[in-house]
Amino acid sequence: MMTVAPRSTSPKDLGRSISDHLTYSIGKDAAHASVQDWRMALSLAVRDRIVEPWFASTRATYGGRLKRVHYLSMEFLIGRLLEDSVVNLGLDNAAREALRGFGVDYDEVIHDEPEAALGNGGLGRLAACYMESMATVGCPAYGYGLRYEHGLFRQRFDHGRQVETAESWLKSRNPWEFERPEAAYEIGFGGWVEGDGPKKIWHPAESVIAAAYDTPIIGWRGRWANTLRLWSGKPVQEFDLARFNRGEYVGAAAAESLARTITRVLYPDDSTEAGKELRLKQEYFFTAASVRDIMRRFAQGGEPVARLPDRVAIQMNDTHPAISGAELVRVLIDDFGQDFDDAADMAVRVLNYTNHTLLPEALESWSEGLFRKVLPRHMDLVERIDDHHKRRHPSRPWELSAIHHGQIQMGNLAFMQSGQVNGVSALHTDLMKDSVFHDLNALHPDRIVNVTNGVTPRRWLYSANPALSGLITETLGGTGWVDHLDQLAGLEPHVSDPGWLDRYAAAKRTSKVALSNWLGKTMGLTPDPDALFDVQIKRIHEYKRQLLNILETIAFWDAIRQNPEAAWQPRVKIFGGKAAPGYAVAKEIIHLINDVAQVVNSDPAMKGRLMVVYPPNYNVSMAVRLIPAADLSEQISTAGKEASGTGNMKLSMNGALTIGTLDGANVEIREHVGPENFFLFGMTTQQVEARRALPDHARKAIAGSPELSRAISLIATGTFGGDPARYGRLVDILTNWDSYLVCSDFADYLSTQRRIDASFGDRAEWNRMAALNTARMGWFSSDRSVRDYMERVWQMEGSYEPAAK
Ligand code: DL6
Repeated sequence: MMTVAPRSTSPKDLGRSISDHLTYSIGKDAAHASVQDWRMALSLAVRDRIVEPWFASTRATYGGRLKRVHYLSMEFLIGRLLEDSVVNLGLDNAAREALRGFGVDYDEVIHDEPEAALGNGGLGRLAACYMESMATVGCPAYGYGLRYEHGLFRQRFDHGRQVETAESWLKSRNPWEFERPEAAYEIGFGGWVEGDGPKKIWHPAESVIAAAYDTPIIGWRGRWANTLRLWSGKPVQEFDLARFNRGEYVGAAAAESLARTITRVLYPDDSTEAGKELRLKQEYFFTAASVRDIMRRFAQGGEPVARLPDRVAIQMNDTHPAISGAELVRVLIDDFGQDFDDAADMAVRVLNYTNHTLLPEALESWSEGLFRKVLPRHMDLVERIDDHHKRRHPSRPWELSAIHHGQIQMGNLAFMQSGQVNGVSALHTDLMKDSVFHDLNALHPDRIVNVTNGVTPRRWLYSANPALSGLITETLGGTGWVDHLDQLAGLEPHVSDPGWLDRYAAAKRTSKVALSNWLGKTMGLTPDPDALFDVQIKRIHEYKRQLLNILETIAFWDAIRQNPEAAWQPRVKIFGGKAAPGYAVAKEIIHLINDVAQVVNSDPAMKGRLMVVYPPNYNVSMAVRLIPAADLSEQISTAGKEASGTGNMKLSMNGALTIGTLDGANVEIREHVGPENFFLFGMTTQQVEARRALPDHARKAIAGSPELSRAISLIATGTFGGDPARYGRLVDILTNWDSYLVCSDFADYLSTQRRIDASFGDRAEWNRMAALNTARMGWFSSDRSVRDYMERVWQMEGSYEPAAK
């Protein structure tokens, strides 16, 4: 692989670039520059240093006719890019020093960057980690997604209730992106289809231009860079002057309004028909533009279409981009002259699909009526693809149809059109085979493979946790571990050295002090850094069971109140996470946590014993603050519900011990760190199924646990918030339904928490267990996941190791 000498990385040269950009790109002089001006200048100076490796990577891909991955995802939760780029180019010290020379604080500049929150949670953050890892391991790739004007909403609490407001990350200029006016495609919707033969003519009723914006993503040590191409909606016609002149002011701007709506917000509320239609249009918009872009690039190579699978792999990140299958077939027929069967067979050799959830309510389906209305040509193609699959597999049972009871099952469609289908943890992949894809797996026994998720150690350990990464680098004699995370195993011999372990504990304390100071500044709550920091950070969802955690918090508070002078292990319960705006129960859980926090934190008997903290607007940057400071990681979903989790990996890598169920990647984390260094509790997937079938399982569990029964009655009598009716629905769900088995797992959870108190009391032993977590988590690097994809899914193993620098 070719590499190119990057532009100078000395503080002096970097300082000159910053100053030039401040003057000539931003138009400010140093005396009057704001933090934002300095951030823009630094970002542009850093971007300059990405461009050469970016061009070199593209040249190497074309020159070597390398196969390229195209990662299609509705979400890329990249967060802030400046620090990642600085770190990966090895410019951290130079940037600090250069800015210091101007009297500017580097950390302030880094924190000024708005978050690119182009995702909701795990799926989108995973896509961002994979983009960084693909660049690090030198895997030629394009990421394709949507350039939402408003990413994930900003959360604030009003009297404990979640309130959402729009987040405008593009308010100030985005220094990372390059607009590509030459890469634009007209994407149609609705209308009618003409022609009886395989080649049909689609006359869309309306259309929008997909305009490309490219962000280079640089890998570790700047050896390789890939492109994240995000599509933005632009009107086909800026403004209809004739209509305006006729007095039709709204109509004159109709095309512009549709175009802006398409990429205005991430995941519009789909509880209304209008919302659903917009969502379907978004999905088609970005996949159609991406497929056309991929095929245009392939056509430029002048190779016969038979070579397509040697050059192109398309990864569908969940089913949101699943229409790309029909679109690819359409392009192969219309533009490459293939007949339908050849096109459908070819698509399977190019497409792959990752499933991220087994929750029935999250499995996508579209009504045939809506689909036909928005995408008439593709409806016809989906029917033919389904029929083609049936013809290839005559034994196929009828329920396996992609179209079922008037609904298009996007999971089935994606499966039929994919060469490989993967789950995201070993357990999840097994469950996929046993449940949603049981019959399709029987027809295609080699199609489902597992690729356990991973996280990028550059962001989640190296830059998030400078205290710990400094110790690791010193102990291992260099930074080789940053892109060979299995080298963390080299820490293991040091774990028995009390002096080293003290340093490990000191690094954790540094992060806890920093978090405590930040919480003091932002929330007026300054937890004691010597207390146990117990962290649950993730989307708020019934299956993730924040309710179990807060019930245990109530029970703990109640126990302390009854016997304040007993030897309690001080604990700080930290929650972070947003609820979907339309998810009423999740929003009630947020309200309850805040009400409990209010009562606990104002109770003088809790001083030095228990604190509950819920900083609003949990996002990637907040995760970077919380994760290094955690002692305990709450991974307590109902077994069988969490596909993998990735927060569990970040926390364990940073030396938090896990309290967790046998769910998702917890199972593999426990195997790697050792069962003795993991606090397991709760029912298994099979036990959950059996328990759920028992009548009155919740009431029986409540009757069997005095602590649970009392916690629920404290809620029901208005102890938290003052109004007994406020949590009537939550109490009803817990006692009468409890689909997520909170009550049945409560007693085991509570006693495991008390076991944890005892363990934390023996600090030397706790630190040893924490250090073993760090030492044994190397396998969970997203570099390993990407290599697994290259080998098992994209068939591109071999010659991709980036050259050493
Ligand atoms: O695979 C990434 C991430 C998993 O770690 C989580 O366990 C899973 O809940 C999440 N799934 C989604 C929902 N996807 N859909 N549709 O975000 O994916």
